[in-house]
Amino acid sequence: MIHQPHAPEPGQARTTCPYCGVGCGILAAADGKGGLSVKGDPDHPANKGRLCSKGSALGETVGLEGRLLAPRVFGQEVAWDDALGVVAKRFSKVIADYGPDAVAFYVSGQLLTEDYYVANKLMKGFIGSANIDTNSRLCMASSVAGHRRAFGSDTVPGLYEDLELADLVVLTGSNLAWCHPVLYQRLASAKVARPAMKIVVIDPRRTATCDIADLHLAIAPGSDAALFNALLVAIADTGAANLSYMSNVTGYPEALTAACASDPTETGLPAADLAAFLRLWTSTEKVVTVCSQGINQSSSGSDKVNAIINCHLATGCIGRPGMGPFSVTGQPNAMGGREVGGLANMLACHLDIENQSHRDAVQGFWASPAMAQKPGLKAVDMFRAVADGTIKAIWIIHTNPAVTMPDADAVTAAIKACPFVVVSDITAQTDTAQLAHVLLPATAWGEKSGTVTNSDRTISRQRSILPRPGKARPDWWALAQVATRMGHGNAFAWQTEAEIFNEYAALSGIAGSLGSDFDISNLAQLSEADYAGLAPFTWPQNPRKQGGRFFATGTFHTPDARGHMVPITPRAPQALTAAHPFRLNTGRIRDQWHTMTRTAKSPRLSQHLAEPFVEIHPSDAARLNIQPDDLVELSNGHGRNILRALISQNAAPGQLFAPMHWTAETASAARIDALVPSIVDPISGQPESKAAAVAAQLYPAQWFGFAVSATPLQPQSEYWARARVPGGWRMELAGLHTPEDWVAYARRLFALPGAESATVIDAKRGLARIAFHAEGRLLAALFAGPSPVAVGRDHLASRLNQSEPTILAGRPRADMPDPGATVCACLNVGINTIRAAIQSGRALSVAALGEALGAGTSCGSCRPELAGLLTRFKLPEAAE
Ligand SMILES: Nc1nc2c(c(=O)[nH]1)N[C@H]1C(S)=C(S)[C@@H](COP(=O)(O)OP(=O)(O)OC[C@H]3O[C@@H](n4cnc5c(=O)[nH]c(N)nc54)[C@H](O)[C@@H]3O)O[C@H]1N2
Ligand SMILES: Nc1nc2c(c(=O)[nH]1)N[C@H]1C(S)=C(S)[C@@H](COP(=O)(O)OP(=O)(O)OC[C@H]3O[C@@H](n4cnc5c(=O)[nH]c(N)nc54)[C@H](O)[C@@H]3O)O[C@H]1N2
Ligand code: SF4
Ligand SMILES: [Mo]
Repeated sequence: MIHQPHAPEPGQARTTCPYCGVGCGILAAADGKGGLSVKGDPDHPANKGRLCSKGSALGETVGLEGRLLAPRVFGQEVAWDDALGVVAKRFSKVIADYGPDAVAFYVSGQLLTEDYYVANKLMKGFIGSANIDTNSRLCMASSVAGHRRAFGSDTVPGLYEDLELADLVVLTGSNLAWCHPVLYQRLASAKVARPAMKIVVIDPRRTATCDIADLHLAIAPGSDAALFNALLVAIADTGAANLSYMSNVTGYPEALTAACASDPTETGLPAADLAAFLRLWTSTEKVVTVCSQGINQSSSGSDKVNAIINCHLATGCIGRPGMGPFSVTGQPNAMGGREVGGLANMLACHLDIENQSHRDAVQGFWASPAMAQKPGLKAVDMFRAVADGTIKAIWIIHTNPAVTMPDADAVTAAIKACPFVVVSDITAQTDTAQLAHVLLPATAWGEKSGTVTNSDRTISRQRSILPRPGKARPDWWALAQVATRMGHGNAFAWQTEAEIFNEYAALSGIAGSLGSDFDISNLAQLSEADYAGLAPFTWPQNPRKQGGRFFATGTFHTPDARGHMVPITPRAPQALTAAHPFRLNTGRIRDQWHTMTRTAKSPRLSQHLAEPFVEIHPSDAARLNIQPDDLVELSNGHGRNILRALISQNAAPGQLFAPMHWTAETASAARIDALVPSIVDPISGQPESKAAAVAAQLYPAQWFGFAVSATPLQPQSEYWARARVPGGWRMELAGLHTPEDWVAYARRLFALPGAESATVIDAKRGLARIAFHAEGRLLAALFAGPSPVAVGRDHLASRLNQSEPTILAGRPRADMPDPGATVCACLNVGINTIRAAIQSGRALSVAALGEALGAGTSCGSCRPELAGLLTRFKLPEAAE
């Protein structure tokens, strides 16, 4: 048994971060006021005490504001028993009338393994359909397909420490600095300790990750396969191929022929950069190639993955310290979901749904009455089947598809039209939850208990620290209760998460005997106490193998036990057209998590980038007559967005980048997936989320505004975007028609019909400044004008609820300098403070900024930005 090395202090619990796939260990303690204090667990192998900005702010996001605390059926709060009865009855009726394929579950890589196992067992073993798919289809499906083609199993061969041990780390389609910040910090520290280590970033745009790169290859969108094909040719040409390793690999001649036929100029890279990359890679043995969504979310995602793996198979640089392809998972349990078989085309424990003996083994173990016989519908097809009425009942758990699925307006319409929609969430305020007939309240992180698997196959416990609020219950419990009411009580009778885990671990032993790599049967007999004290461990864990890497010896899980190279012919993404000439790339920002239902509760996290934006190259902005801070309208046949222009050299000409985080809850028109067509990779079914063709133009706003308010605002304009600030909300506004009566407008905006107001209105210039007070304290303020409003936003927000007679000046008083937009979220250090420290010469390095201001000294997520600000604000030598 794997026990924790030493117990946490009294009142403190060990748990795991609910955000990214790094899977950091956390020490959390209830603060007695409903919140939590958190710090990194020094004993967790993933983070060794570190946390990023999102992890450190977890304590601010566990409050009960906005939580769904009771089941609702058709908008009415009901008892659990009633809600569960309705769900079981409706699902059973649809199955009886139309067959098992008329129902579906759409679940999430953020579910705990125990939840996931139960959902998969119910759908595939007892309902008898494989119509369970997961948001991992939008995330990891291409990696799963690529690994299975190459290795015969969905096995990530390496470990995190390989990034530290490598002499060359290639990051392709990964903004590690913002999306896997602690892993990035481990890599950055390793490079500081060993400067000879080289880092190459392959990404069409310049990201924060590029700050530690020796080489940034801004490749043409979608051209990774052409690049790695060029690498395979270079491996052959330079004699870097490892022929003895390849005696256990098939497909090399075919892969090489295909690679020779592909055109490296498709990458658009300068010949010298391309040559430098090929030289570096072919002359280094310890190479790790990290890939993420720039690879997976592509209409050729599976081929890109195999183009990368081909190179590692050809050199045998795989499964040994400091070597290997490394697909990093995004969600906290994306890997666990792959293990339990959460995808419609998998079974459980890496068994194959299309293999009769695998199906029989699982059916025997589950004693299941109705085993699914074929793969189910993948996410995009699943929502198409909802749209065309083939699927008549769907249960959506722990995901927000109305925002995050491609063609999101069509998906929203499909869910709206579906006869029966169940949503399990922690809040009713999501775009998807608003469409539910039945809403089931789930316990959230901090309240629930189970296991997750991170990117390097380390399984760790999430533990409950806070009490279950209201009637919230764990997702597995709701699933098991519905299963029971559908007549399957015996197979779903667990009382605890430990019982589910034991069953799952036992099944993995059977899978292991059928040749599966995922075998953790050493853990199939845990007592409740063992499970409670379970320390992080890396799978597999069985009598034959405990933890470690895979494939160093060249034995694989394919039928012939050999590694398979796949011949790759690169395919470009959807063509741009004259009407839709821009390539729209989408992804993440540092301090928000997906649709922001949790991170947006933290004012600290909301300050980094408080508004949806589109990154656009200066030459494109100039051509479209877009000035800094103007609004831009993006459109295509699928949908439309209005976003703030962020004019930046980071974007390549002709390419745009916009974040995926904003929803109908947080902005008027910024659900970026409304613009993403549902084009998928033919093998994995994963959508191409990063290469939509769009038109861009200046949004012809007649007026712009900025507002802060202690109470929620009531949007009144064509454009708005809101975010939390300490003590209230902030909102950006713009409209096509300037209000005639600004005071009346502001009263509606703030829902303050009678409050005392102070106004400065210059009707001729179209300027309005309006503040509302109660008992001398600032309740709300609106600044508006015909051009984007230049007012100190953080300063204004900081005056809410304060006695503030001079607020309409819009500028801070001399004794209260405006710190500016937050750069360091942990220590709350603003850009103006940093600029002043740099320009005064007080701090001329990241370390000096840390000493002078504390910036970057806690989680370190902002260090790449501090480095950027140093370059931007350092005075030129001559001026000194
Ligand atoms: N802060 C934060 N962190 C997160 C998340 C979050 O919401 N917020 N979500 C988590 C999840 S679920 C995931 S899946 C991960 C995702 O982590 P990442 O994959 O690192 O994040 P993305 O921003 O989606 O995309 C990565 C990069 O791919 C680039 N890219 C686009 N097209 C191409 C291409 O054709 N080739 C190459 N080589 N690159 C391309 C984009 O410019 C972008 O910088 O992040 C996880 N971590
Ligand atoms: N354009 C574009 N689209 C993308 C991407 C992209 O890069 N670009 N990335 C894709 C990727 S990689 C991913 S992973 C997806 C993510 O997309 P989603 O999974 O749809 O986004 P989340 O906001 O994480 O949704 C999680 C939901 O679960 C709820 N929740 C939180 N805790 C619990 C709980 O304990 N139980 C239950 N039942 N619910 C809970 C939250 O309130 C929230 O509503 O988006 C995909 N979509
Ligand atoms: S890197 Fe940050 S978001 Fe990811 S697991 Fe660690 S603390 Fe959580
Ligand atoms: Mo993801």
